Amino acid sequence: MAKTALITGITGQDGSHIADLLHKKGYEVYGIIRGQQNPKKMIVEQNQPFVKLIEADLTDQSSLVRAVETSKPDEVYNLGAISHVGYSFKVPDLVADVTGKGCLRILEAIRLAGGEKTIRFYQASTSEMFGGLDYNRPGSGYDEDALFHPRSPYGVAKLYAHWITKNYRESYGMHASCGILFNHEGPRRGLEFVTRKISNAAARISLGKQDHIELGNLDPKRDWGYAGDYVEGMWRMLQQDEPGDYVLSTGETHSIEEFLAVAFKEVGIEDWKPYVKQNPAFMRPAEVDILLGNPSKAEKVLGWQRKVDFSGLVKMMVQNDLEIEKQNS
Ligand code: NDP
Ligand code: GDR
Repeated sequence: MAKTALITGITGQDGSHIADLLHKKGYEVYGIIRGQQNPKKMIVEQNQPFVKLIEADLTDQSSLVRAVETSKPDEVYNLGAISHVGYSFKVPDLVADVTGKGCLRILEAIRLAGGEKTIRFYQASTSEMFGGLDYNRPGSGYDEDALFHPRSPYGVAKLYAHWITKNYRESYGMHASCGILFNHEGPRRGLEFVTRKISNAAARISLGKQDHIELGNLDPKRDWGYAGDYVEGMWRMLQQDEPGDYVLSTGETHSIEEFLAVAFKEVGIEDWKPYVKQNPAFMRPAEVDILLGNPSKAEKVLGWQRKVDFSGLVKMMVQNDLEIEKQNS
């Protein structure tokens, strides 16, 4: 019989990718939509008409219970969060509530709806829990056993969500898994994140629609993969007999300057420096300098493998933005 999934964060990058993946696999797909007039609702309705939307909010316990009762899911993917690290310094209390306690509420909703023994649960944990500091950074990259040291209200909230998921697994025997995902990007990435901001600016600059881009710190390095590859890993985690925690990453790290170089080259600009201005407004009170993940466990146990490499990812994003910007001119 066809399975059913309930997704929080359906309007986000990962929500849209996993909805496509599950639909292709024959799932009935439900998604939580928040707000009395969410402008992204129309986008989901247009692009993914197979998704059944349920009005609920990660800060509202009873709405989540109703969402679980209505959808009767086999699998729940908790992708909803305030996910921008820089923004989390501006609204730390809200981030604790949505990104942290939101996870507790959906776990409780599963229990209150009587699904703790039957519903499989995925929590969107993050490499931001590691912090990228000298003392806790293994040369081979962070794995599932590495020490945590979050550096933002977002990272701290995600660490709570990570541990409450493990706690519910241990306390109630729930099939609850955490994917510790390193940065993953793509054409569906929000414009507020550095990769899409750069790919969009490179496209616009090459078309004469913009003359420069303002960025914060250019030194940080990230382990950047393609979102389409990563949702496959999420799904595989929930197909295992036993729940567990898995790192998904590429095992490579690249600086923002490298990202700029590949993106601008893709539009025919050899030297990106004249087009980039630094603006302290985009800097954070504490930075994560370098992230590198070790995906060995996921490769071995899940048979997961990322397909898109760094330059393939950057080029895919720039080409997508070129197409959009040409259509909009
Ligand atoms: P996005 O920022 O693109 O999407 C976040 C989603 O959360 C949106 O659908 C948003 O809905 C929803 N949301 C926000 N607040 C609430 C709320 N109060 N109630 C219900 N839903 C809410 O994130 P991504 O798709 O990139 O990431 C998915 C998840 O994975 C997030 O939890 C993120 O923190 C985590 N993650 C992401 C990584 C990445 O590199 N992309 C890496 C590791 C973890 P709305 O449209 O209404 O705002
Ligand atoms: P990150 O992604 O913080 O890693 O979190 P983001 O793209 O926001 O920042 C990456 C790095 O770029 C630096 N930076 C800028 N960032 C933004 N957004 N805008 C700028 O103008 C800019 N200039 C420099 C940042 O300081 C940072 O070092 C993402 C999110 O998807 C999280 O939800 C997820 O958990 C992690 O990835 C893994």
